[in-house]
Amino acid sequence: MLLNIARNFSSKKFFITGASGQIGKKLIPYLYERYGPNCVVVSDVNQTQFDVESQPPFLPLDVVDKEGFAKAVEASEATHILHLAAYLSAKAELQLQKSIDVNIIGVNNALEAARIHNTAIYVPSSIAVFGPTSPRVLTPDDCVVQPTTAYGISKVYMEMMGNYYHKKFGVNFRSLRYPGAVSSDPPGGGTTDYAVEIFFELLKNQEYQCFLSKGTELPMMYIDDLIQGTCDLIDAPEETLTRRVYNLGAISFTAEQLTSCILKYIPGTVTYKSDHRQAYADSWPMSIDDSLARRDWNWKHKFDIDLMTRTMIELISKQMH
Ligand code: AKB
Repeated sequence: MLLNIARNFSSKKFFITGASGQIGKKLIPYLYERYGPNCVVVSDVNQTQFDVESQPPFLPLDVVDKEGFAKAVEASEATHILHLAAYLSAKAELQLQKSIDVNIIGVNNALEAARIHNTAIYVPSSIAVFGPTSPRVLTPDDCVVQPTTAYGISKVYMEMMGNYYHKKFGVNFRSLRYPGAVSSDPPGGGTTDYAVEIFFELLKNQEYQCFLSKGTELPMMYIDDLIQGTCDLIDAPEETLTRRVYNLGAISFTAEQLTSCILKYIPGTVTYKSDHRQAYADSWPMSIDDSLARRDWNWKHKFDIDLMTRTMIELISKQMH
């Protein structure tokens, strides 16, 4: 990812959990670009390859292992924990107990490791914290949060515990509520995954059956924006922040609007057949009010739906050849 950023070779060093997921894959090369060499130690339950010149140091870690977590953070000499490990919405419903372990116990262990080893900690949150009783259009940062998915509940828990650790122990906890992330690395187990699958399937087979209805509108974001926003929040001077958790918005589109945009550039047919994921999508916002992030630390997105679509087609076509 080539971004026009002010280089910030600093003393930051990141210990990343769940590093081989959709976010980690793109975040790691970006961290090297932004913070310089030796800035990353990665972990995951399974070792993986990253798209960087030399592979970052790897420590195997199952985030439910409290002692292992604390030891790994100590060994990494990190200044920041980026706790990315999580079961996303659809997978969490299918593997409920395992998701509670990873999404709740894992968060407890991450916050404890940050407290004990005096590191900052960033944990992604999600639009899934909102539920059917939250406003669905331009959903504000502060409103009723009564999510109906196990994943959403675990993210509300994470936000509240993060705030608690900040207040009680002074832990530098920060978090962003991500919309659906669109990237050329396949996600796993989310409801917004359709917006990635559609590109792979249309480019490979010229057809795609979407598991959400065509009118389903959700907040979405191209991965480069998401990663830039994440690092901008991590780097934001403490005095600019008025809260620990921010909404992060960019674009919103329906499945049908995405289809029309893609079909301007490549041929194919898309049909729609809702499955169990429709209910999760219907409980989430259609658009997000992120004015506080824009005001406090100057958040700006760059990718509109058209630029995102052209970029995705180009990247996935390259991968396929
Ligand atoms: C999911 O679909 O579960 C995630 C999310 C909205 O956090 N992409």
